[in-house]
Amino acid sequence: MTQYANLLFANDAGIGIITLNRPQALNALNQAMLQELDSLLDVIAGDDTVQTVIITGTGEKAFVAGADITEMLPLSALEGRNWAKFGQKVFNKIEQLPQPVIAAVNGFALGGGCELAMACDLRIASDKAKFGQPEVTLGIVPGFAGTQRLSRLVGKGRAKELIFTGDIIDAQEAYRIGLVNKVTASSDLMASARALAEKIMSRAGIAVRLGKAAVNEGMDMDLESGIAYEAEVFGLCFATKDQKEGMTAFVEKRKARFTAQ
Ligand code: CO8
Repeated sequence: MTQYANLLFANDAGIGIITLNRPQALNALNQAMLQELDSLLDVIAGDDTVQTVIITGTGEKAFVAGADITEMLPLSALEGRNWAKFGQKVFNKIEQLPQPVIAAVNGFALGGGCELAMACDLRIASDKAKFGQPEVTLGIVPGFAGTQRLSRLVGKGRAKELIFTGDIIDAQEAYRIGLVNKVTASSDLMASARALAEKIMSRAGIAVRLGKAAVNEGMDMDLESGIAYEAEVFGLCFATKDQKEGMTAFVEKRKARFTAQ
């Protein structure tokens, strides 16, 4: 496995654990880290031994404290646009990864860090995590799709409040508004993320991937097209061994033995 300067990666019994690792800058996303993440995601997408992915940050203080401000400071308008487009491309890759992706948010998830968490399928927050889009305090707007994903997750009104004020909210408030799926004690964060990953991995793997694709694709379609897409995906499930196994196990009153085929 390739060694990365700003990331750690381990395949732990089917759970791919990505740790964003720039603790000296609270894991702020610089270009090098984003490029490494981009390459690693390609490797993971093609590796069927990775069934789920957890993304977390190194240390106890930060998940990701945003895009690297020292790198952004001198950018021209064109460079800013290109930097945003690259980050958006990498975050789309997370969203479109075939495997389910869980963000284990261990601390500050600000700006690009909140945007990274939102590109994941599910978010578990430590009770010490803090979320926000503080870009307006720096003279910019969110640029890694925060204006789009935040409003889709928590609604327009709450998204605008966070984006206009730059306020930082705690994990409980993030849970209350639907930004995170669950809050756990900081000491339980990784165990909780792993337990969720393991539960997903115990289900029919192809069905889980198709479910992810159906929700993602449907979000960008009108209802009629979305449900038509769902019918296609539903039909595909009947071409899998797991569908026969899952339903046979139900009829035989035993636990299903899925093989992701
Ligand atoms: N970029 C670069 N360095 C950072 C960042 C960052 N985003 N955040 C923290 N650091 C560095 C600090 O400079 C400091 O370095 P040093 O020790 O060398 O002085 C070190 O990390 C520790 O940070 P602090 O001393 O500030 O720690 P505190 O506990 O006092 O404060 C905070 C923690 C509140 C998280 C504080 O560090 C902070 O406010 N950070 C910036 C948060 C922020 O504004 N993030 C949003 C950035 S903008 C963004 O993400 C836009 C995304 C889209 C980009 C589109 C491309 C154009």
